[in-house]
Amino acid sequence: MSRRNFIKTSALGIGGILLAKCAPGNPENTTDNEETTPKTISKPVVISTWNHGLDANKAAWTILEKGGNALDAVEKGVMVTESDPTNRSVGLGGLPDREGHVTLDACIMNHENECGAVAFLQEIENPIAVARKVMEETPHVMLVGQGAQDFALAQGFQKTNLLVPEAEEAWKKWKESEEQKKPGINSENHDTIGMLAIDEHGNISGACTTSGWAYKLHGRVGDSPIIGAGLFVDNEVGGACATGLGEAVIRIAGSHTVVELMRQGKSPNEACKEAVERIIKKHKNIEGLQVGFLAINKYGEVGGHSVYAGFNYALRDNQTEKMIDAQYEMEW
Ligand code: SD4
Repeated sequence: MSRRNFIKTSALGIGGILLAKCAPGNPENTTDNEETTPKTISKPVVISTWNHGLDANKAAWTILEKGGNALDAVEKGVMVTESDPTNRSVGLGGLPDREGHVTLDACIMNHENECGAVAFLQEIENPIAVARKVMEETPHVMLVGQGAQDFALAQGFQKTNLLVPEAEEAWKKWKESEEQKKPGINSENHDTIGMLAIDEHGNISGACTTSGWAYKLHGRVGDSPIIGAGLFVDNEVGGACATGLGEAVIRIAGSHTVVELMRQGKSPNEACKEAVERIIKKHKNIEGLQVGFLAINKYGEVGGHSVYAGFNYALRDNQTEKMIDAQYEMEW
């Protein structure tokens, strides 16, 4: 689904603009009296980027509602999107690079600052599960390319052809088009799922997985598998993840920046907004450069913000299951 269709779907289909939840623990709203009262923690909560986040959240929720941990929830949640052959931006069915190869990036991080990542991984349907194995079974944080695939196969993952006929068709059309001669930021071809969850124990984990920028140069890796860029979690503070043009996110260590801003007392919405403002400030040409940040803090408050209109995210907690249109700086 294209970015514009996403905009339409979120505006028409899922109840219009809803404001992010403002729970009592928001440091902004704290009064002297409240300082002495323990803050209310809303949990469990799971949030994830874009409309495909609704189904991913459902899978995560089946784990969280039974008292399961956030790490299992985010892994199993984003695997739903990875395994969906109709999704053109994540896992199986993702659009390929300019040579026709589907190459995947993913990372995962838990409440103990343990993390794992894979990048430029081919022919493996669930890169997030491989990233978790890197975290749990190796002394490393990131494996890439052939080494990542060899590791996945040794761990029992199967090779799968990730290029579905519809994506191959789209790639062939692109090859014949004028667009290919002017490589640039194609804001229609970015999506990705980033998911953040806080479990019943108050522990936060996050996952981020993507097939990246459609028709990218062979070997290109975006922000999504880079801890601190596409995803960051610090259980003392909260977690954040990013979607959009990875190159821009990496330049400001985006997700880490959002978490550090929350550490300074910003709400998730405020922290995401400030990171977006920094992206805008640091780029001479911001035209068409979409980036969205999503964040959760240790109180279970959530927020999101994007450069351009159209970024939305899915929220599931004990009270609600809905899409939220993030606030933004510019209209397209
Ligand atoms: C990337 N950030 O590879 C990913 C793509 C994405 O929304 O998130 N698109 O740059």
